[in-house]
Order: sequence, then C-alpha cells, then structure tokens
Amino acid sequence: MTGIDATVTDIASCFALEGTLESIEPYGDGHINTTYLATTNRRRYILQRMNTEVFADIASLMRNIELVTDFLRAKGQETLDLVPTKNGEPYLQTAKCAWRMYAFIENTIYYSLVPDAQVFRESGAAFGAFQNTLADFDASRLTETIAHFHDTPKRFLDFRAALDADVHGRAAACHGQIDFFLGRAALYPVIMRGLADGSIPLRVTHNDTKLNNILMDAKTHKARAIIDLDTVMPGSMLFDFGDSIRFGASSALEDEQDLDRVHFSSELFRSYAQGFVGQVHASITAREAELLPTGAMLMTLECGMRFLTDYLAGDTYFAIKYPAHNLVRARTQIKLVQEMEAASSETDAIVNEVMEEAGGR
Ligand code: ADP
Ligand code: GN1
Ligand code: MG
Repeated sequence: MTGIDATVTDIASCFALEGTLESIEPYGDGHINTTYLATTNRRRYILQRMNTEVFADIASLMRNIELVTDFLRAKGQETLDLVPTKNGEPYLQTAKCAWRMYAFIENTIYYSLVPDAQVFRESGAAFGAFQNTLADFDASRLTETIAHFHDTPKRFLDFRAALDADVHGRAAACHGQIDFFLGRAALYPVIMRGLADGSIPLRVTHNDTKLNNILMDAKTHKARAIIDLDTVMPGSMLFDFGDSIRFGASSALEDEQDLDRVHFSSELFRSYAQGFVGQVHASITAREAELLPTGAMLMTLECGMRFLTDYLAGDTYFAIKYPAHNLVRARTQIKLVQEMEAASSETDAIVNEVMEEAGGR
C-alpha cells in the first residue's frame, strides 16, 4: 500500500470498495473539495473530502446529488455513480469531516485549457443538453446548497465588506483591481433583476460549468459526463453559458500570471455558443439570447470579484497554491472582462448569427 496519509486510507476502507486498496493520491484541479484517486487491484475510485465550510448542509447536498444522478441515469445519461459506505450510507461523516466516493469514470479526460474549438463546441453542446435534460426536473425537490450563489449584487456586497474589513492589510496593494470592480456595479443586477421580474426564466442549472467539470471520452473527445453536481440548483441559463465562456474562451489558464498571455477569444465564444444554442434553441427566449454576452461578462466579473474578496479576506474559500494566487486569478478575470467589453458588438453579432444558424427565435 502506497498511501499519502493513513487517515485517508482508513477513510477509503470505510467504503464498499471492490478489491484491495493499493494506492491513494491527490487528484484533479478543483478549488473546493479535496479530491483523491483511490486505486484497488480491481478498479479506481474518486474519494472526496467535501468542503463543509462551503457546504453547510452536507446531508441535503448529498440528497441533491442522489436525486440529480438518479434522474440523469434514468434518462440514459452517463453520470456520477456514488459508492456507498460499508454501512450502506451515501457518505461518511467523521467527527470533523464528510467524505464521499464515486466510481472513477474511466477512459475520459478533462481539460483546464481549451485544446481546440471543436472540444469547446462539444462542451457547449453537453451543457446545453444538460439544461434540456433537467428541464422537467422538479426544482422544488432540490435544496439550495449555497445561498445567493450567482447573486452578483450580493457578491458585490460581500466584496465591499471584505474591502472595508481588509483584515490582512492587502487592499493597499491592489487598488487598481478594487476600483475595477467598484466601477462596474451598475451591471451587477441585470440577471437577478430579470429573474425577479420574470423576464428571465428560472431553470434548473449546473452553475459551475468550467471545462474541467466535463469528462470527455479520451478517444473520441465526445462529452461523456458532466460532473461536480454540488451546485445544481434553480438559476439562469445565463449562469451556465457565462461561466463556461469565462473559463474556456480564454487563451490562458485561470491563474496565468503573465497577463500578456490572457486574451478573450470571440471565436471560442462562437464555438461554445454554436454548441450550446444548437441544443437549447427550442427553449431559449429572445431575452436570454440577447443577454448571452452580458451573462459571460457578468460571470467573469462575479468570479473575479469572488477571487479578490477571498484574497482580501485571507484566502478562506478557494484552495490556493501560493499567497497571491487569488489575486492572480482576479487579474485574469479583469483582463478577460476588458477584452469582452471591447468585443461586445462582435459577440452580439455572433449571437445573432448563431441563433439564426440554429433556427432559434
Ligand atoms: P471541486 O468541487 O473541488 O471542483 P470536483 O467534483 O469537480 O471537485 O472534482 C475535482 C476533479 O476530480 C474534477 O475536475 C475531475 O477531474 C475529477 N473527478 C471528479 N469526479 C470524477 C469521477 N467520477 N471520475 C473521474 N474523475 C473525476
Ligand atoms: C469553484 O469547484 P470548482 O473548482 O469546480 C467554484 C466556482 C468558481 C470556480 C472558479 C462551489 O469551482 O463557483 O467559478 O471555482 N465552486 C464553488 O474556478 O464555489
Ligand atoms: Mg470541479
């Protein structure tokens, strides 16, 4: 047994594994849960220590996962497959932590950077299809796992509070970034206002549509499974579209330090929109279509603001690898927003073209 930590090995042994545990190692690029790859002599598993700071009600979170994965499986979609504990529980609660295990979805790959336009188009189609599949899921059965998740005005208030508190005295060194977010407050309510007045429909959405939350077939590069279902909640289609663009329509990683390498790509925006709208053209409303570029900009602003908030608050939310990591992440988001702003007439035109191609409204 090669293990990094006897405790993690003991935890893994509490689940109904097939075979004998051979190794456990850290795995993946997620910022929220602590993920391990556990290997037995028979098969591989994903073991996760869930983030109980972020998810206050683990029992409800796991109930959501069971409901959503059962629903997707019944519709013939490949999805996450929970492995119960040896006591038949869906997850393991220890004195301090909560753990879950999934079957490893084999022969797949995930990307942190878009390798080519076709893969991004494919991911758009997969998230669009996910949206369609969940259209008749009864939202009232879902618990809101993180309140106000994409409530951008609320995120702005949190940012302002972290700025006022400035607990680590970090604000002085990032005035430019702070002013960037303070200066765009008028845009923040657009989606929440639309949801409130009914001009934007409330749907069941994934809410965390980064490219590395899709597993693609290693050979065909077709999307196999959408994962990280922790934030499946009622929301706007614009959240899912926007967050994918934020992460994927960039020439660089989310934490690229050299901003000269960070560019928003309208052509990648087009590819993703083709895939996404190609799937949702029967349900997307004219207002939603019109707001697709705004959704991308808002999700990028919101995420950048969240990174900067966490930097100011002392890095309590997102996993970091070095002290300025969250500031570096905030800077890439700002660069992307600047380029999205400059490209806004182009992205508006792309949406019109893509809607026409898809035969939408
Ligand atoms: P986080 O919330 O921290 O992002 P995720 O649930 O997204 O955690 O998992 C982190 C990473 O682990 C994913 O990006 C993916 O690479 C990998 N992963 C998670 N579940 C599976 C699975 N069932 N099979 C294969 N890889 C997985
Ligand atoms: C987190 O869990 P993960 O790493 O897929 C975060 C998203 C952010 C993203 C930024 C539950 O996603 O909201 O957009 O980091 N998830 C949660 O990379 O907060
Ligand atoms: Mg993830």
